[in-house]
Amino acid sequence: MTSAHPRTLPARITVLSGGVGGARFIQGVLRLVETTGSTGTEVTVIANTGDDLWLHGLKVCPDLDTVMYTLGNGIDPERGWGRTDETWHAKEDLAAYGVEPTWFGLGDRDLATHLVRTQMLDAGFPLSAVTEALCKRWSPGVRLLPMSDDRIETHVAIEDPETGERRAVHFQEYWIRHQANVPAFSVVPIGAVQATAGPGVLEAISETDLLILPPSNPVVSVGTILAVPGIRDAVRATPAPVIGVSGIVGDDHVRGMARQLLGIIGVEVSAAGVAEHYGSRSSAHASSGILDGWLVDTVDAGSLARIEAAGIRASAVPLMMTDHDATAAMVAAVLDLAGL
Ligand code: FO1
Repeated sequence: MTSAHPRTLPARITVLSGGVGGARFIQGVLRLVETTGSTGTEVTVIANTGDDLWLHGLKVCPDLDTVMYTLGNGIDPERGWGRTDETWHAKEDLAAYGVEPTWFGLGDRDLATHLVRTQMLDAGFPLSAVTEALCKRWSPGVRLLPMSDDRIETHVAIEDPETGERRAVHFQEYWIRHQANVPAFSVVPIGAVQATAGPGVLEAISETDLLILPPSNPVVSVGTILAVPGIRDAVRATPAPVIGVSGIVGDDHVRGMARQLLGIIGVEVSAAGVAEHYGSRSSAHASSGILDGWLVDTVDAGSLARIEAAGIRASAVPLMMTDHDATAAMVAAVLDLAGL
């Protein structure tokens, strides 16, 4: 059972999301909508586009696609990204031609998404319109908004393992080619400063009843969304409660590479460390903080007092998204913390 007592969810819920972790969390939001019969609830997802890259002349949007495929039941559940029943013939033949990069997992079915998206971008449609069009096929059950229609790409300054020299690589090269296993010195969302928030994004933050930061990567997913001009201010100003869910359990990430990325920016790899990094929204505690509440796993219950001392309400519940009902129970705990 997902919630101890019957409840109706608020009419509008907005989630700032990266890829795999965020998408899994949103599945729990939709499950709770379903099990509580909250038919009037609308979920809006503001997705990170800093993972995006141009590959073989095609625009690839990993986090938008991961949310769209996951909620549209097209995702490969083991990988957590890319399509079910995928084949890799185009990738293999590109490699046979010696075309780089060969390290990126470009699937044949996934390729269709990139071809449609690139054709629409070339025809002058903004990324938000392209995403809306692609979602017509997938029916994700949420409104999926790119954080911006402008090009933003996260780059990481690394020490090249072969040459020892320092250079900037695209986040995907850092994550996929180097498995986040090389010395890294900074993470920069290239283009964020000049970008504007995408259509509907600021409204989805200021006009919602609940804003959730799921257990997405606090640096390259949620952090990149917050780097888009106006978004952090909108989060600080929204009348809705802002509740986050820790992706760090014990002293490590559950999945992905949050430990490595938090290390690069010098944030303690702990549930409390990330909460303090996001900061309290109450001006008495932090000047640019964004959180009202923070959910930690039961193993981190010892850090509740520290988080509360930072001006952030906190509670400890099981945070393993083992299935949709487990995740829905986490969402119910978010609502409890929000007082909804
Ligand atoms: N993640 C990997 O670890 N290896 C890959 O080859 C890979 C390919 C890929 C292709 C399309 C796509 O939408 C996502 C893909 N991802 C891959 C995940 C991607 O790196 C995401 O940016 C991360 O999951 C972080 O959100």
